[in-house]
Amino acid sequence: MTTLIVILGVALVLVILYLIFKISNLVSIARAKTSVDDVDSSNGIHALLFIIFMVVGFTGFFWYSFAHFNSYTLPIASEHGAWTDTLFWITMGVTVVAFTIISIIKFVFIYQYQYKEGRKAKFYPDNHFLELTWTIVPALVLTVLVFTGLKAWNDITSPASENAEVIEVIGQQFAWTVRYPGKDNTLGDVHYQKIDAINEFGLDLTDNKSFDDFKSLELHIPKGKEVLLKIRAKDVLHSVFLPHFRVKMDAVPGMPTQFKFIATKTTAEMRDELSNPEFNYELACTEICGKGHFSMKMNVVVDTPEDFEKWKAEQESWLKQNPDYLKNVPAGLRESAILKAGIPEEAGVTYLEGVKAAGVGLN
Ligand SMILES: [Cu+2]
Repeated sequence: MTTLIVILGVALVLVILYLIFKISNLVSIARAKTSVDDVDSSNGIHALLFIIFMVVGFTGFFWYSFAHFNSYTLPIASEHGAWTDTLFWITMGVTVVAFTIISIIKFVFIYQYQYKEGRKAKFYPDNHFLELTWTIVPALVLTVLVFTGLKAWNDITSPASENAEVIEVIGQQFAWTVRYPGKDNTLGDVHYQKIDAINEFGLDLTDNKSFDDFKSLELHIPKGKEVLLKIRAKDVLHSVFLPHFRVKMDAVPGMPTQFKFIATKTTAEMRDELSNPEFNYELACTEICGKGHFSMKMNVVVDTPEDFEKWKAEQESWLKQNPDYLKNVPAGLRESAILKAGIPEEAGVTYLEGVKAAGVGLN
């Protein structure tokens, strides 16, 4: 009952408001309140406001772009980055010039051709020269931009060279994991059905290339050597972003992607260049992937090739860290798994015997 009264009350208020609006409209029409002079003066004000908007807008745009240039452009630390930046600035130059000219014409025309009593618009149906010019010139410019962009895209996504350093980057809510191929320089097979709380890569341990793969909590890359990032996602869309290397590639569930590049400055060199001993490269996620998106970043270290090899040699294989998973290795491959994973032979044999004695898991 109360609800019904409230609904009726609200409906009544709405009807009263509508009637008041209707009456005031009728009154203003009856008094002929809106004269041609009123239109004239407000037109002039609006036209002037357009010009003010244009001047304030352009001043803000150009001032910010130049005054804060260094805060939104990062130093380049990759070979293709210089080319990507050149393309970016050419595109920016072309679009800013076009944007400025078009905006000025639009705002000035609004001011210039505001309503004036007695003035009639000229009938100007078409001009072939103008139509052809503003169709052909942008078409040519866009074609050049698209094809140079396409060439850059093909360069970064084409197959990597034989001796490239292959690193897998995996996105999941809300962290990155990185897998290195180990001493054999070949990543082992993975399968999503093998993923569990510990086997987060989904390593397929029937593939002998997977035995020496190792996980890292930092992305280490060598300076001056081609790096091929193989990218995948385990849940939703993520995006690998290495801003200093001008690397950005989506991580898509079910559709592996890749990006190859060559780093040109080690972390130490970049620290010197920026006079900032605290500086670190970072890998960030640039796809809004959920509520923890902000926390998806990883430290990136660019080493000299020697330091990189040294670091790799110090890493323990995933299988060595999780010897329980030896039971998933086919019997015939277990010995080579123990060797390749760097599990001390005695420990491996002892482990296998222990499992055998317990009569579980081994196949
Ligand atoms: Cu993400």
